[in-house]
Amino acid sequence: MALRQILEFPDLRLRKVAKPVADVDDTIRRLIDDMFETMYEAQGIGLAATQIDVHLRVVVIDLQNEINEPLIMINPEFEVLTQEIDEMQEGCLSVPGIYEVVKRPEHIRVRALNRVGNTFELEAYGLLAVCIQHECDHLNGKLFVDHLSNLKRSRIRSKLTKQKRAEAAI
Ligand code: GNR
Ligand code: NI
Repeated sequence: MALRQILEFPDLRLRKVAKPVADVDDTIRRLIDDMFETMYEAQGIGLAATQIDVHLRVVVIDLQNEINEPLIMINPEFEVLTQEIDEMQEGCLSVPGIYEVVKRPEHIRVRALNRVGNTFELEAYGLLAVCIQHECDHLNGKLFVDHLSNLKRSRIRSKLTKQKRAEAAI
């Protein structure tokens, strides 16, 4: 297993649209192992392959509570099952140190392939529903900051760019 570097906003590679996985083989399973290792090391609850510069539709999630076990989703697709909208404060390993409230549908059904390539379905509410939508956004080149106003997003961009410059100067 290997730790991978997590891309950070405003890196344009986060804007690539990921391709569907054609074949769930050992290469994909190794990718998944690396994604879990990278996610746990960074103390995140989810990670999309896009964030480690692999543009395939692979997501890992571990809410790290007693209810939900670690989840692998290959080629995930979700449908919205309600008109109810949840507001939750989100963060992202690719937008470090920034936490903002995002509105999303609160109840979804997701269909995906598991680690051996079998299809499964899952209904999700609450944080799990938020996390799945957040990760599916990544696969489509979208970030949670895209749900905010242009003003907020540009402030976040300059804050992170300045931080990067300061780190590089040390
Ligand atoms: O670690 C994460 N926490 C989180 C909190 C609220 C909503 C979404 C998330 S996902 C994020 C990890 C990440 O960046 N996944 O892409
Ligand atoms: Ni994220």
